[in-house]
Amino acid sequence: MAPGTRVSKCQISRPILIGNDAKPLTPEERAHAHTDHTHTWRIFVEGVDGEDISKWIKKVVFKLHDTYNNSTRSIESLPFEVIETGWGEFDIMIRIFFMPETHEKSLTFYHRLKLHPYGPRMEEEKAAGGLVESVQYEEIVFNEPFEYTYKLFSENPIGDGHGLAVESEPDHPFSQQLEQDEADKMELALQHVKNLTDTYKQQLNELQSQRLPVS
Ligand code: SLL
Repeated sequence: MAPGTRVSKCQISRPILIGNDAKPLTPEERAHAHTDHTHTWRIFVEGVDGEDISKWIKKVVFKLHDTYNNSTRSIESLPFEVIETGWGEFDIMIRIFFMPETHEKSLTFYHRLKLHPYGPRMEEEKAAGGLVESVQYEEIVFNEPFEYTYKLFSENPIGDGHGLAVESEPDHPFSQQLEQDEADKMELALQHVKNLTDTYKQQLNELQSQRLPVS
């Protein structure tokens, strides 16, 4: 399929979470694990607020430390995660591939696998039995996305918006659409304010009519 045209002066951004959690193996687990492994951990790429990122992410490749067997792990469906055990912390290279129809290039991130309590939450994590969490918030940005990507994200909004931003350009079909969306939202907000004002006016009238005349 041809990539189609790019939507000029447009930017799409989507938040994702990249991180790991880890906890020490129990003596029982250690007995069954690889001799020198001390922790179990999970590295993941997730949507924010439970967003189904598999609508636009085709696969995530996690490149682990060379001490691991098959250190390149390709995950092609949800959850995009790798669960392992080990003894050491290291940098994991994470490559995110988008749906081929989008024709968007893959993106690479790095995450330092954390096994030991650290930083400001160290005491909290120690108290929680050494349960460690290290999560980074990333914003994936598509500059001048292909039309397919644009449609995909406008049809799958998250939170209070679709993360689309288009530079105002009156004859641009997408900016016209966005302007219309904005105008519709303003209209709704105005109506809401008008309704509230009417309710308060009515309440005020009722209160005033109940008030006894001052003698
Ligand atoms: C370190 N630079 O020295 C790091 C390397 C490697 C971690 C950490 C076990 C792999 C396996 C494992 O935890 N490797 O035995 O499969 O701290």
